[in-house]
Formats: sequence, structure tokens, C-alpha cells
Amino acid sequence: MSASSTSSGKQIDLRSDTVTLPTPAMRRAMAEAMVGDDVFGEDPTVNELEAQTAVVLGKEAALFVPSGTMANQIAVRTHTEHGDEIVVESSAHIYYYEAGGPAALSGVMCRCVTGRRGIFSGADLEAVLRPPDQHFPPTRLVCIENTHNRGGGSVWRLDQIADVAAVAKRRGLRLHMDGARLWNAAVATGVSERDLAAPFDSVSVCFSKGLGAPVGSALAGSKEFIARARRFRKQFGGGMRQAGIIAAGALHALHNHRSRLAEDHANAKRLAQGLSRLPGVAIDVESVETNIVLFRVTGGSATEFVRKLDALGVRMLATGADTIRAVTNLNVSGEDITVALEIIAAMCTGSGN
Ligand code: TLP
Repeated sequence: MSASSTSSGKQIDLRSDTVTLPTPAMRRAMAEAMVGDDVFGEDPTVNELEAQTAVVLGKEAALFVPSGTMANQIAVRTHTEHGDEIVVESSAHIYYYEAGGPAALSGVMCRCVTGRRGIFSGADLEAVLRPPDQHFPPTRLVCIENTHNRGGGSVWRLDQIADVAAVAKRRGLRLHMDGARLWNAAVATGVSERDLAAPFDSVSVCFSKGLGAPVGSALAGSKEFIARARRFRKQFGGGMRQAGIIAAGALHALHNHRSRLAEDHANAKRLAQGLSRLPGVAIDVESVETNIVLFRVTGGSATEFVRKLDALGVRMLATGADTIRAVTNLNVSGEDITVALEIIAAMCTGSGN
């Protein structure tokens, strides 16, 4: 792929926190990892990663899987039977970005709640729940996403989680959290991953987003839940062999890259503040809570804005007709944000042409 670069020769890639490259220390850990056949349960590095992830999330067990999508879809499959209904937020990754997985893989219906920047209340949940009746699919599972991707990296606070969890519990529903960026929520709130995960029957986390590992996610829950999930991982084709090589990258990320997310959050805030001063850009700076910055372009299309910016060496993602997403990450420094802002300012004011 040949992409443009800034005048310093660097490309500033803000499309996602999935684009990060492994650090030299992470590569060393991967190269030196002890490995075995994980389908036989014999990969010591995978076993260690699963054990340590379970501890961090305060759950009995965890399962290493190739992707966040697989972790979520295995969770849906493990909690449900064909013909059940699950409740998701209308822009949740599970519903919006996972290629119809709930219908295709689990045969379940999705019932949507529309939140505010992805966050909904116990009352919102209550409003979509129907009584047991032969006409209705049995509702089994409620999913929330923390942080919420299309909500702009918005954080579910403990009281908001407790509100939804209380309704779910009262109605006998199971609770899953898509915690692809739970690490960011923990850093932003100062509340541990374990506490944020406590009300949930299952939690998925990603090592390949903000934490910067090249591959890998995990699903955590009770021992019984994970034993059933392990069978669906195999059925979905996610049983890997000497997976310790990638698990070592994830383990390194879990130990070394969590607290540094504060830097990504500060960079996102500064990017948002800089963007707010530019003509043709509409942004709510206050809404930037973690590493995702969403803004609107008012004088043209998002696709065109992103294409022009790309040619100047700064990459972002158009997420709608006039909406753009920038995600700060491990490979983008504070200095890169300064350079990116200069480039965007020149483009928006026409002074760079
Ligand atoms: N999100 C990706 C894209 O798929 C949109 C991104 O660039 O943000 N849950 C959440 C909340 C996610 O944001 C993602 C990835 C996933 C699950 C899926 O993870 P992967 O890509 O590992 O399947």
C-alpha cells in the first residue's frame, strides 16, 4: 500500500487504534514465547494470558480468541438458543459492525435500544422488554459497549451500568459487555476493569486496539460459561495451535500498555480542542472522554475531507456522510497531534495550497 506522508516523512494514522504496530519489546516477547498446541490446552503462554486476563476482569475464567468480533459472537451464541432475542444499542458494534453475526451464527433477533452516545438507562431497557407470551421471542441477553465506539468513545459509569443491570436482573436477563476498549474506560474513570466488569455474566476485551498487540481478544466469565464458549470457539473455527506467539504480544500489552492510555486520551482532547477552532468543523469538545474524536464537516462531504487529508499524510475515517472519526493510539505522539493540527488547519483555511 502506498499512502502519502507528512513533510517529515511520517504518516499520522488516526483511522483506528487497530492500526498500531508491535513495539520492539513486544516483538521480543513474541519471538521468545513458550508455545504448545492450544487446542490440546498445552500452550503455556495462552494459558497464562487467559489466567491473568480472568484476574484483571475479576472472572473465574477467560478464553483467548482471534478477534473482538469472535469474542462477542461466541458470547451471544453461548448465552442464547436459536429463536431468542438479545437487546443491543442501535449503534453497538455487535449489531452494526459484525456482519449480521447474531442472525447468521446464533439465529437470534436483535431488539434495539437507542442510547445517547451509546449509553442507555434501565428505563430505556424496560421500555423495549415484552412480557413472556407465545407471540414473542424469549429475551435472553442485554449487551452494552464500554467504551462505546460509535458513541465517540463514551464511557459507561458504574451508576449507569448498575441502573441497567438492576433491570436485567429483575427481568432474569443475562448481561454481556463488549469491552473492546474497557481499558480506556478504566483509565478515564479511575475505576478498575474488575469493578466495571462486576455486574456482567460475560465480558469481551481486545488486546489489539488501544493496547497495541497485533492480534487477539478474550472472553471472560464463569468456568461453566467459558467451558461452553470453548466449544463454540472450535465450532466458529477459532481454535488456534501455537497461539502463544500472539498471546505473548497480548500479555506484554496487558502488563505494559494500560496506564499509557492516559496519553492517548490527552492527545484526543488536544486534537478536539484544535479542531474546534477551525472553520468548517463542528465538534463538541466536552464529548471527548477517551481516545475517539468524532466531528462533523459543515462545508462538504466527509469522504472528500478524508481523501484530501490523506494526501497530506494524515489519515482519518469517514463514518457517515458528514461525520469523521479520529482515534489516537500508541503510534501517534503528542508532537504528531501538533503536526496533524497544523496540516488540518492549513487545509481548512486554504492556506496550505
Ligand atoms: N472496531 C473497529 C471496526 O470494526 C469498526 C474499529 O476500528 O474501531 N467491539 C468494538 C467496540 C470495536 O470497536 C471493535 C473493532 C470490535 C468489537 C471488533 O474487534 P475486531 O476488529 O478484533 O473483530
